[in-house]
Amino acid sequence: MNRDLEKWVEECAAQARPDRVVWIDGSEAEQSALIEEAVAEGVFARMNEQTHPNCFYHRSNPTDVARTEHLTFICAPTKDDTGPTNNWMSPEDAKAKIWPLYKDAMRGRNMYVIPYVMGPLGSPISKVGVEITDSRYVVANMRIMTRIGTAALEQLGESTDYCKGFHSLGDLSPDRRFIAHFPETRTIWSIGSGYGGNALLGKKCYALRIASVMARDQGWLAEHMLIVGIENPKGEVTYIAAAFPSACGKTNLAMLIPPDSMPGYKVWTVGDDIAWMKFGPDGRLYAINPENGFFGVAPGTSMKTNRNALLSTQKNSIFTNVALTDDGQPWWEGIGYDAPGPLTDWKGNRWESGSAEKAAHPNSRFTAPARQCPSISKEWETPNGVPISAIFFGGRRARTAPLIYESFDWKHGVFVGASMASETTAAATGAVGVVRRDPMAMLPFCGYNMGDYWAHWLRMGEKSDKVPKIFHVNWFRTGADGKFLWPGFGENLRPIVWALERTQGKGAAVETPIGFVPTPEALHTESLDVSPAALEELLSVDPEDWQAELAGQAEFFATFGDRLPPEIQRQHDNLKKRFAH
Ligand code: GTP
Ligand code: SPV
Ligand code: MN
Repeated sequence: MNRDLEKWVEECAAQARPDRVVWIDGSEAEQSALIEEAVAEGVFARMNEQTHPNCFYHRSNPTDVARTEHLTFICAPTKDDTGPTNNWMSPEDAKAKIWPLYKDAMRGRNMYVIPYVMGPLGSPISKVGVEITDSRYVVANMRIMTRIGTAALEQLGESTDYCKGFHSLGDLSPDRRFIAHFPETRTIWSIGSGYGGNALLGKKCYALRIASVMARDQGWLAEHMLIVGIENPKGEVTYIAAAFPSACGKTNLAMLIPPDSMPGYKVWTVGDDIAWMKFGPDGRLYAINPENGFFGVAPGTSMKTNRNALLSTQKNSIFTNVALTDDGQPWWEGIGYDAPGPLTDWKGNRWESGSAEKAAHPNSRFTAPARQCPSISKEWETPNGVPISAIFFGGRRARTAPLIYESFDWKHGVFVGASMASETTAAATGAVGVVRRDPMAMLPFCGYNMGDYWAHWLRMGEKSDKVPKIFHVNWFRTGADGKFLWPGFGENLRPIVWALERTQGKGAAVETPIGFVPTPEALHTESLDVSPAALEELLSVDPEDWQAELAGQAEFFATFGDRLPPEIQRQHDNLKKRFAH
């Protein structure tokens, strides 16, 4: 037994006073019993055994269906350590304000202790965490999303090198909800929410917010990125990583199915949300997926847009806040077929086709084991990770950002990531569709001062002469009619292949002030259903739009004061100059 862990569990139990403390071993028997209890308490409903064997349905409290960024805190010693983009609370204030909320919070409930590993078991890059929770929904999700139980305890041994996550549903009131991170002690306190990113503490809280601080200190990267292998017709596989903000297309790109006009191409999924990346002895950047499953956005997922995701969810999966047919099947907007009859919507109300309300919450999600994905890479659990040849940043921009462009070099690429912006989505509470700066898609997930984070990215580029090339993409540009100009999904392989050609010194491009943009012909447009005019608009760099963009960047960068790396300022100034010429 690990004495440090035992002591911490005792301390939490003394505060929260659960009826029982249950150590999760990860066994099938334990899982079945837990599911039975969850069904009995109404947390889960069984789904259709024929179409969705061993799948469970969960409906959240309607006030608890997305990440709550305004209630998420970094509790570092000083405000400056967390920077202008994070909410800060001093560790002392957190102890005074949040710890008391755990008092007796688990009376009448079980306290589950979940040891888990982020990353392949035994990998030199993987890391142990322990989550304490009073939610059976959390246990069932953690079992899919991470490697839990005895294997994790064995990997930990007597070490004190693990992340402590203390989660309680509390009373689910947003007024008493906090997601607090203590990077110095690798501790997370989360209370008052049962929602994914707030409650599955291995994911955003550990693998990004805490891990980003560890990565800064230890010289690696913890990023909000998918990892995918692109196999060309010769059978060569090239790996890429891509950072898009929440609900901006990572899962979809990770599981892409090539268009018919690109025969011989195959896409192999390694990860869909988080990448931990380290330089290998050969100077290349290697990435692992610390997760074991997908917590994916349901709406918009259909056999046409993302067949691999749908097929991943047909057994052993959890569906949260989607709508349910009367025979226990999931349904959501954009699933690809009309509702087969009246449904029960995500709030538990009867719902009929044509209703003004959405049947599924826009941030409804599926939780599915990664190994069930038809496109899962045979390298997805390789202990040292896969070598990354190109990094993509991207966002949801109705205007301004072209379909794809290539940065001039690593430093410029870091600037492209640092200055990126995207329209907000339903993945977090608050307004949807508002453009905001979301550097490297890490705005809600960087556990320290974002200025220092950019400096860390710049330093990483000095460690090797084999750094990946950096690109920026935008699948979401719209035309005058407000419709997407680009068909997206499988068609996204066309610009990606252009990018891979660029890493080999091929692929035609024109130089613009923002970087290299492909010529339309270079985009593998065979059988592409996009008009030449639309393609031209997709690839255009409008100087007026970019003046507004420059102003937005300047305003944002100014909030960092002297923590803004001079190189980022220099890149911004150079961009401005290039537009002035
Ligand atoms: P998180 O799990 O929140 O981090 O999101 P994600 O980046 O994995 O986003 P995901 O792939 O789940 O996509 C979110 C939404 O965008 C879904 O509704 C998709 O159908 C839609 N989407 C993804 N790719 C495209 C695309 O190329 N074009 C368009 N128009 N929509 C897309
Ligand atoms: C995101 O919001 O980026 C997600 C879902 O991937 S959550 O786990 O809730 O953060
Ligand atoms: Mn995400």
